[in-house]
Amino acid sequence: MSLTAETVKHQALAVGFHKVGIAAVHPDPPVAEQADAEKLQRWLAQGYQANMAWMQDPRRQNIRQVMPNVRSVICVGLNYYTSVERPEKIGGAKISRYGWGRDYHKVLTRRLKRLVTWLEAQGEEIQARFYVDTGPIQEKAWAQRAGLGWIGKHSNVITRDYGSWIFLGEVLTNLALAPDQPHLEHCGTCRRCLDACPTAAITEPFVVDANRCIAYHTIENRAELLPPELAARLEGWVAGCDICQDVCPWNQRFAQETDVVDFQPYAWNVAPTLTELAQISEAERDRRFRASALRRIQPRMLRRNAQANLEAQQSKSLPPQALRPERPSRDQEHDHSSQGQKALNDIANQGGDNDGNGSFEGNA
Ligand code: B12
Ligand code: SF4
Ligand code: SF4
Repeated sequence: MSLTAETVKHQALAVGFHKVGIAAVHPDPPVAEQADAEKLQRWLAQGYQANMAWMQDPRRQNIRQVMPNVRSVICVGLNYYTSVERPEKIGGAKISRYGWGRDYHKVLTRRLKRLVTWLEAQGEEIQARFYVDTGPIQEKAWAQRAGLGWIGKHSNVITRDYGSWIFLGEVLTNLALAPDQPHLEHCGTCRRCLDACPTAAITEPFVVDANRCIAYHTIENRAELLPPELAARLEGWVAGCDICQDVCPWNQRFAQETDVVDFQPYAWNVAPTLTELAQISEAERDRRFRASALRRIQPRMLRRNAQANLEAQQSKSLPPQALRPERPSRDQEHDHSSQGQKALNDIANQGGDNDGNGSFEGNA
């Protein structure tokens, strides 16, 4: 096996990825990997996975159970940022950037297949398999270990080249390749994402409670109705939420237009109205969201999300941007007896109702 890490990385860039790095997998998990598994265990013990029961798959805590002879993880990133801006308009429905263009699973899969086909052609003994949100892998932790970027306090991986607007994928292989250095964390004393989250879903730096997260409820929660306290704070979001990434100074500084044509938004996805989405039919959803990651959101969920926003706006008779609750002071934020915190604790206790897992593990 004379293939070098440099050759593999060169090929990953040649098939169209923007970032690539390699992490070694040792026979026994080293301390840093064990620590990440423990963080995941703590997250699960707190019930932060809400109804995403598939997050409990024990293989997620040890990559050797996914592929017993894995020696390296080749981590890749694909920039999906476009310079299109979401218009702030009353009655507008907000769709997060990850869902604007072609389904990222499809876009990354095509590139990952090419990389794996090439890799396996380099030697009969070489084995490889790929994932993009499709297996029980701690994708962000491996990406940080492979040097792609760091996990920010909003819990997404931030790169110095593209901010956090990248999708992650990985190739697991039995090839022992020279690893990269893990990326250092660069959030410093910043707390913008924690302060901006309208539902206090980032319970502490680096930890997101899905029970409180708008992205979870709009994409994954399949219950007939959204928890009322969450519904009151949707701020126009109907599919995912970009608030914690929009406010991040690294995104404001390093976001760059992607060269992936597939990620250019389908025109209708950037600024639909709540009223049209509140009554969207199955046929119309199929027509408008063809080849979109948003197909995970059933038409009835889209209608529910839009309707919840309309009701929240009507009950306040205020434009959506005026609905953000007043920010508590730093001290109050940690005072769990405060009114806002109590309301949000209620959301957390209520949880969501997700009755299943589609063909992908998660969609975001
Ligand atoms: C479950 C899931 C969700 C859930 C839960 C989110 C979450 N933060 O865990 C929900 C539905 C809410 C969600 C939302 C989104 N998601 Co999502 N999601 C996933 C999924 C399937 C698993 C993530 C996971 O393992 N969570 C469990 C927690 C414990 O893991 P973790 O956050 O990695 O934990 C690490 C750190 O946070 C830290 N940590 C944890 N606890 C503690 C405690 C302390 C004290 C410290 C210091 C550190 C620390 O260490 C842990 C291990 O390194 C991944 C795909 C995958 N297979 O990995 C995509 C993924 C993370 N999602 C993605 C995206 C794009 C999103 C959204 C931006 C979509 C949107 N616009 O709405 C939002 C972002 C919301 C947010 N702020 O996190 C991308 C992120 C790409 C990137 N640049 O990082 C991924 C990687 C999919 C992909 N293949 O590209 N998602
Ligand atoms: S995605 Fe939205 S709701 Fe979830 S943590 Fe980020 S800002 Fe909060
Ligand atoms: S907003 Fe600040 S704290 Fe949050 S991820 Fe970005 S740099 Fe880190």
